[in-house]
Amino acid sequence: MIRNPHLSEATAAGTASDVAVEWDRGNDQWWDWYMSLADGPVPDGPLVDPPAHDPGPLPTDDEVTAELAKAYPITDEQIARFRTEAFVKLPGVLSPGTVERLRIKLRAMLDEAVDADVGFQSREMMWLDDDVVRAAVLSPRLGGISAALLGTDRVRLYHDNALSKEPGAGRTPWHYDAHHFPLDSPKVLTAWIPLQPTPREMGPLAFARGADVGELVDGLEFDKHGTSYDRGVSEILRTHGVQVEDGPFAAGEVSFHGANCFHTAGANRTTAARVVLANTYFADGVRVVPSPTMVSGDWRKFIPGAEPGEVVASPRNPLLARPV
Ligand SMILES: O=C(O)CCC(=O)C(=O)O
Repeated sequence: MIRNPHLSEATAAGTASDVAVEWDRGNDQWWDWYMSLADGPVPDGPLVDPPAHDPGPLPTDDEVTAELAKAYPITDEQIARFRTEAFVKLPGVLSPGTVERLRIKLRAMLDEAVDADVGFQSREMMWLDDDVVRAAVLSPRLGGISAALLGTDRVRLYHDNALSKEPGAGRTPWHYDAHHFPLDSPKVLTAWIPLQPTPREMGPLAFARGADVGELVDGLEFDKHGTSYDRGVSEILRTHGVQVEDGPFAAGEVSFHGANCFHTAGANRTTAARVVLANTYFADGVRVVPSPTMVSGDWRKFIPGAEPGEVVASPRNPLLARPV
């Protein structure tokens, strides 16, 4: 067995599926480790230019905030689809101008925090540092959609995440988020908000259709050192003929995936970075799992003071307001 170079002595110890100890490095190092579990080569051959895109006139801060406070007209059919398929992609959640404002902001915040040569760049908890990002992360519009999908009154924030898959960066491994969020409930979801039109060649998030896909994968051993888990999930999905939604995202389209949804993302074969704001929300009243693992990453930073078994309601986990 080859030891994964991103792990410390403590997290590398034990068998390849032993994840019982807590993560002992930062969140960006967690992502470096997690992305190293993806099977498949990084792209070869020339990168392609993404299609040209004009977002139109850019809204002011006040206009962005007003847009993100309004209710989205989600339908019963979209809610039912989320419940049977474990994810839903919703068109026109944000205007193209708001998407562009957020892209400019997140790009600057990533550039300030991350080395330019890192292929998968991340920065979290940006809502504490910037008003426009706060308007998006604590958006009543996103909160209203999330509450409707989860069948709850109001949601709280677990964390925000800026994720940039740089040109030429490889796949995101198959996974489901309940494996890493230390939140003891299925009423957890992530709003994945691409900050540019995202064609297939850019590696949009891709979803295995079906809330019960986890049952098929249940016996598969996790592999903290290598790519066998990612490969194993692909094989199981293929063997069972599970459909995968891996289509493009238009500007302003947002996906919402539940914590039990299996998802992956392709390599970025374009000359532009695939920048995303990924916000995770959970139903008010959810508790911390009894034993968070190393796959839970830097979780104490996101829910400070909440110990295993306790309700998560720290000042870092505000309740989102209802949309108007
Ligand atoms: O953006 C990616 O490639 C992965 C993001 C992801 O897995 C998530 O937001 O749950």
